[in-house]
Order: sequence, then C-alpha cells, then structure tokens
Amino acid sequence: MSAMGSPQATGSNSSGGRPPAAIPHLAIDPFSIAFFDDPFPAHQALRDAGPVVYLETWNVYGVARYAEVHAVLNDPATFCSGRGVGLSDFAKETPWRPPSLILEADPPAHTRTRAVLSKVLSPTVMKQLRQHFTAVADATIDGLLARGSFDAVVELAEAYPLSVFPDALGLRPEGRQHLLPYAGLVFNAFGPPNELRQSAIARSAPHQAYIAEQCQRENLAPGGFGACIHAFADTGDITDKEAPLLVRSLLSAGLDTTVYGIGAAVYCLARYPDQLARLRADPTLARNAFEEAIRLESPVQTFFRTTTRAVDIGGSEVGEGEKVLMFLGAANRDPRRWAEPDSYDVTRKTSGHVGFGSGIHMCVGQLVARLEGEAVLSAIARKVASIAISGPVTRRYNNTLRGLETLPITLTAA
Ligand code: OVV
Repeated sequence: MSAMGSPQATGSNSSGGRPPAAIPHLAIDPFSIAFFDDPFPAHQALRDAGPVVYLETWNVYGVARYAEVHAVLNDPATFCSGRGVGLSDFAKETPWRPPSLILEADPPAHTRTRAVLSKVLSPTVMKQLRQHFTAVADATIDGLLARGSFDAVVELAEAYPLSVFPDALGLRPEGRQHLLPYAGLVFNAFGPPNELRQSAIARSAPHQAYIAEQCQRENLAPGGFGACIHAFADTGDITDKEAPLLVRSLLSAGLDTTVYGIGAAVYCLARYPDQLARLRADPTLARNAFEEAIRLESPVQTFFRTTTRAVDIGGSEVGEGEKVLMFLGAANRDPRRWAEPDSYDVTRKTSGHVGFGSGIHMCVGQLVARLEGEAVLSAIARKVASIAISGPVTRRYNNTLRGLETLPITLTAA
C-alpha cells in the first residue's frame, strides 16, 4: 500500500508484488473499564503495532493511526455503514432498534436523508439560533459564578444543552428526563455485548417508548428542528414514515454528544490555566478552543465500518464482511499527524481532526455542536477569571463516549 495508507483494492497485485504483511493480533479490549480509565498507553500500542491490527477479544480489525482512520472514513463504498457502525453486523444479527436512516445507511439512500438533515441544521438556521444560544450561555455562567462551587457535569455540561437543544428541537417539557438515558443507551449499544451494552438494553423500554412518541409530528412544536424535518415529507424529499426516524437521529445524537463535548472543554480549561488565560485575552478563540477539546478528548471515541470487499490496508489484506473499528480518539492524538498531540492548545490548527468524523457521514449536527460550544466558552472567556478543580473527578463509562461523571469546580469571576 501507499505510505499514507489509502486502502487499495486487492486481487490485482495491489501490494506491488510484495507478500501481504502479517496483521498483529492484540489482546487489548477497547470496551473494558481498564481501557476507559486510561486509554492512552493502549492507543499508542494500537498505533505502533501497525497500520491495521486484529483485536482477538471481539474478532474485529482495528485502525488507530490518523492516516488509516481518515482513509477508512473516506472510502464509504469499501467500508460501509449499512451493516451497522457498532460491533453487530446487521447482515447477520437483528439490530436492537430499527436502523438509523442516516447513520446506518449507505449511498444512495444515505444521500437523500443526509440532504434533509443538512438543510434542517444549516448555517442559515444557526444564524437564527445564535442570539438565543449565546444569551442562555451567558445567563448560565452568571448563575454558576454566583454559586461559586458546583459539579460542572450536571450544572454546566448537561444543564446548558438541556436548556437550549430540546427547545430548538420542539420537544414538549414533559418526559425530557428520558433524553440522556436514551442517548447513553444508543452509544453503549454500538459496543460489544458486554455488561454496559446488555444492562442498557435491558432497561431501555421506557426510554424507547418516550422517544418513539416524541418523534411523531403532532408532538413537535412549530419552528423547531423536528417540525422542519416533517415539513420535508410534504415536499416529497422524504416519506411520512421516514420523518419520525430522522427526528429519532437528532434525539439519539444531538444532546449527549454536546454534553460530553462541553464537559471535555471545561475539563481542558480547568487543567490548562495558561490556555484559559489565552482564551480570556482573546474570546474570539472560543470556537477553536472548543474544537481543540473535541480533538484532545474525542467524546465519540470509536465507530465501526464493515468491509464490502477484500481490501488492502497498510499492505495487509482484510477480507469481505469484516468489521473494522476506527479509533477516532487515537487518530486525534497520533504523533504522526499532530505536534504535541497530548496537549491542549487553544490556538492549534485543529482542521482535519476526526472527532466529528470525516467524509460523507461527518457529523451532520456539527454546526449546532460548535454553536453550543462556542457560546459556553465565549461566556467563560468574558466572565470567568479562574477554574479550579475542587473535588474528586470521576469518569462515566460508555462503550463509545468518553467523558466524566462528576467534575467539581470552583469559579472566580473576572
Ligand atoms: C451519529 C449518531 C449517533 C447515534 C445515533 C445516530 C447518529 C442516529 O442517526 O440515530
């Protein structure tokens, strides 16, 4: 293969006549508590073992270097999503819920649903939301400064998205306590059948019932993302049956991800006071400071693809119908791609990070996420002088998401 790791079709001597390289087998379980507690030595081992590895615990391939993760993300014909982007292969097992019409779909079906959600979450729509999202972030930080000490996970990382996103979607006030448990379930369900996945699915019925109900047109307030999706059924872009499932995608992926993203950013600023000082000196860095936190912490750590044909990855052949696990978090700290990969730098050139993915499936809600992140970090930049960690930090465990359970902090006002 080429040095940059572009996967090549096999069967036509694609390795230039060289024999295929043996693929290293590793015993690392990337869905274990020990791995979640400290993934970084394992990420390095995964990257250094080779361009592609075989993970014996779950009988899947893995890519952890930036070049191969980027290449897999950008070859959706070879590395498909329609057989699921978790461990389970939808060609062999029944999915735990009806597949997503955007995440778990390939072109041409994906192209049509993607176009609808892109319009619903477009730059024009962000312009209409910006003033409100900024005002709520300012008020949230003012309130937290008055309190001084609080848990930044519950009171900021969860509270802020919960105070803007469900309203933007058009959800009724009742039942919103199901939203974070449902999202936690969705992201645990991408993982293997371990305790995290099995216990989440076992308790999922009330959360699934709530979500299914809120996806219906009559339950979505006019002007919101949900009503906007249903309006595309009137123009024929999607069917009446597809609209609720596309609303479900926003309910699955639109809230918890930003909770983890904002949590990551606050955790970074608390650990890097020099970077908070630079942000305070230039609040216009807020958007990039959020982006850099997404790179460094990679709230979405992994996704799978499934091979549609035999393919060469880094000089080794991977057969058809194999699951390939992409380590987004490892790629975002690959020293082959990033200078000082493990440090938080609010002025870093973050473009190219794969925390939102890359290619045709790249996060369709990224503008909402960035608007929320920028609003919170801009408020912090203008109003907060210091962030001190003031108690024990604990981790929240999820098969896909990386983030904290508690982050006790004390703020001082500027
Ligand atoms: C990116 C993402 C995560 C989880 C769920 C979905 C998408 C969905 O489309 O349901």
